[in-house]
Amino acid sequence: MKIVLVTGATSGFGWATASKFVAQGNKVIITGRRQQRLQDFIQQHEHAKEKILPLCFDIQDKNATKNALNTMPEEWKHIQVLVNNAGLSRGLNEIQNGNFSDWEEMIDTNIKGLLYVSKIVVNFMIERNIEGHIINIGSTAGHEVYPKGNVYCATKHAVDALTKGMRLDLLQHNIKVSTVDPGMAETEFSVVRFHGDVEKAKKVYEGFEPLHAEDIADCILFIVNAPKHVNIAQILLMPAAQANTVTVKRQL
Ligand code: NDP
Ligand code: 8X3
Repeated sequence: MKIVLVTGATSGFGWATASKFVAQGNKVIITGRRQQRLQDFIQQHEHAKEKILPLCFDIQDKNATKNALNTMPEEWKHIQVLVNNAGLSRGLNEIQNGNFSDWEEMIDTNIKGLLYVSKIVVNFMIERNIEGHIINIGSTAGHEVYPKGNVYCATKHAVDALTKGMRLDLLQHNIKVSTVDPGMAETEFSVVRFHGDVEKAKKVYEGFEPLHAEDIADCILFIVNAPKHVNIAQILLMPAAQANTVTVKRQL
C-alpha cells in the first residue's frame, strides 16, 4: 500500500489513474478545482472512501497550493508517488493571433503549477526519507512542435526539461522521476482547448481510435509497480493511427 497524490483527478487521465491506484488498495489524494467532481469520485469509490483524500485547489495559485498541501493530516504527508498530471491547452492559433490569457493559463498551470506541487511534495519526501517516485505527464507535444501548438508545445517541452532536471537533482535522495508522454487521447482536453466547443473537440478524433484515459493510467501503474532497482524513465505512447504530432491515418 502506497500513498499516491494525483493532480487533476477530476477528469481524464487523472481520474482513471487515481481510480486504478484505489483499485490496487493504495491511499490516494485526489486534486482539482471542481469540488463536485472530487465528491463524484469518492461516491464512485464508496467502498474505499476512507482511503481517498480530496483536495480542492487551483495549482496556478501558489498560496492555495501551499495551504492545501501543508494543512493535510500528517499521515497523508507520507506521499510515495506524485503524479503531476493537471494541465491543459487553451486555443489553437498561430503565434501572431494567440491570446495572452490563454498563454498565461497554460504556462501558469502546466509549468508553474507543476513546480509548486513538486517542490512541496519533494520536500515531504526528503524530510521523511521516503524513496519516492514522481511521474510527470508530458506529451508528444514535448517532443515535436506542431502548427499552431506553439505555447502548449513549449509548456510540454518545459515539462520534459523539468523531468530531466528533477531526475538529476533528486538522485541523491533516492527519488525516481519518470515521464509518460501520450499522443492524442479523447478526454476533456480538446473541449477545454476550444473553450467548451464540444463539436470542434469531437472533430479532432474523427476517423480513428484515439487513446483512452485508461491507456495512460496503465502506463503510470506499470512504471510505479516496476521493481525497486528499475526506473522506467519515459513512456511515449500514441494511438495506432498516429505516427507523429501531425500525421494521423483517418478513415472518414
Ligand atoms: P482533462 O481536461 O480531461 O483533465 C485535466 C485535469 O487537470 C482536470 O482534472 C482538471 O481539473 C485539472 N486541472 C486543469 N487546470 C487545473 C488547475 N489550474 N488547477 C488544478 N487542476 C487543474 O485532460 P487530460 O486528462 O487529457 O489531461 C491531463 C494531462 O495530460 C494534461 O497535463 C495534458 O496536457 C496532458 N496530455 C493530454 C493529452 C490528450 O490528448 N488528452 C495528450 C498528452 C498529454 P479541474 O478542471 O477540476 O481543475
Ligand atoms: C496533447 C497531445 O497532440 O493533442 O498533449 O496536443 S496533442
